[in-house]
Amino acid sequence: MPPRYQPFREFHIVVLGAGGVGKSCLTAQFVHKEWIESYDPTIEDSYRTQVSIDGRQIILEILDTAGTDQFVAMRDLYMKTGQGFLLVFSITSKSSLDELASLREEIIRIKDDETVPIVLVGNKSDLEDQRVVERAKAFSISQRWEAPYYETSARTRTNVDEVFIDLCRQMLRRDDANEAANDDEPYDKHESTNPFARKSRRKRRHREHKCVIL
Ligand SMILES: Nc1nc2c(ncn2[C@@H]2O[C@H](COP(=O)(O)OP(=O)(O)OP(=O)(O)O)[C@@H](O)[C@H]2O)c(=O)[nH]1
Ligand SMILES: [Mg+2]
Repeated sequence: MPPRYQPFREFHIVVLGAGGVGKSCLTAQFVHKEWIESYDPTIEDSYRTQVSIDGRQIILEILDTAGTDQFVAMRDLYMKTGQGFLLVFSITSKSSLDELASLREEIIRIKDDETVPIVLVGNKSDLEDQRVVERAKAFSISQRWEAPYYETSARTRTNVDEVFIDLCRQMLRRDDANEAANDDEPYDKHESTNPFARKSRRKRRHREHKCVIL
């Protein structure tokens, strides 16, 4: 049998937030389903994984960033490359939530786009007795940002898949919308009146889709 080729999407996710909020633990739980008890501050790690969402195959490149003292130039670069962002704080630290506002503004400035896919994540929900960020407060911020809010626990693996899947769905919707918009745009003034030219343009674009052997 010939090898099966399937069209797939590749998305870049960036995990951002203050040091120690659980970015690496969330990523490790999502990618490897493993819990890391020890704290080893990240410099920068990236993971490649494949998921199937609503029947569509997606390759995810996940960048787990350093919480503190990052080079601004490095941040600019991955904000440009990123297509979806997990903004993570810990429900046990008010300042970790406060830090996210400026990160979000930076993302919007660098991408020059207010509708970039974002999920606000309140991690360490298993530490309810140490909670200092009210759920309602985080939720109202997320509403202002027009981003969904999830409370997660990397320790108990609560809502870990859900945040990544939500972000993927946002990125897929956006991709589909862009594609539909491109379909409506005439390639040039001759194409708009020449159905054969329109057909050939579609073919060209489809060829640009990458294929992998899955
Ligand atoms: N109780 C609890 N502890 C957590 C949770 N997530 C992470 N931790 C702990 O918090 C500490 C920091 O977790 P990391 O995932 O390394 O934090 P980080 O955000 O990647 O930190 P930096 O790499 O320094 O930016 C570790 O000791 C984890 O075990 C959680 O959901 N619940
Ligand atoms: Mg880390």
